[in-house]
Amino acid sequence: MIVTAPADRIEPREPKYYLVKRHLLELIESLEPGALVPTERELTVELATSRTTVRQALGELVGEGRLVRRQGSGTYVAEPKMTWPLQMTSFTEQAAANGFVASAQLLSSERVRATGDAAARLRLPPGAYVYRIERLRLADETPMAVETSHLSVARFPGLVKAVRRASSLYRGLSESYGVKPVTAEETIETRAAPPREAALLGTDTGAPMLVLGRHSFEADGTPVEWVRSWYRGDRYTFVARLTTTA
Ligand code: 16G
Repeated sequence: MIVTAPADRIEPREPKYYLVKRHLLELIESLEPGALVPTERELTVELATSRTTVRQALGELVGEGRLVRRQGSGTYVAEPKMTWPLQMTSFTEQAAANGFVASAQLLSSERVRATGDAAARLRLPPGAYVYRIERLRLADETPMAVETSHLSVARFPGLVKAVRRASSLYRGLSESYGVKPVTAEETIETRAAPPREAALLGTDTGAPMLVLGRHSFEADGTPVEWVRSWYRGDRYTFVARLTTTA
């Protein structure tokens, strides 16, 4: 059954800043990436509105990755976002498939007692030790993601060294333990950037981020890792290829 909602609920009144935003979107469409857009002050005069209204419209477009602000220089039309396929492969392989060279900076690695959630996901008794490995992932030297992986210490003794040696978690798992994650559940949520992630990824605290979670398993269903990756929301379009099941 299709229920028709009253017209005023379908078409709510447009906030003032949204008119400015629509005007700016039209302008963006007509310009090339890298083109300078008018200043806040110019837009305020041209559109006969307040500076706060213009600032809100510009702020949303920056957050959505349509515009970029350069400190002390101005606001420009952004380059198109990078498309990044969601696949059951490693960051290293995904980057290579997209023509980039992947690398990682080890930000921290510690052995910590698994919290209830991590323990349950990795099917460990509460309080069991897990490695918490935090890496900055780069593609062609550009920081792309801050990734925190949790894996069992008992199952993967010496994992941090293995990852360093292989410069890839998945290669390290395969070479040192004969383990290959083959299926995963991946989640995507939006979050506002915390100060640390923002600084590492070259954006502002509070900027929109996409947080990917991956819970991966071996062929027999044994859990391997629980990972959380922070990506800048203004830079990436994640692509998942969907097919019907027979
Ligand atoms: C991806 C995976 C992560 C995995 C890593 C291994 C997501 C959100 N993350 O970044 O779970 O640990 O690849 O990459 O999909 P590596 O072998 O290059 O270290």
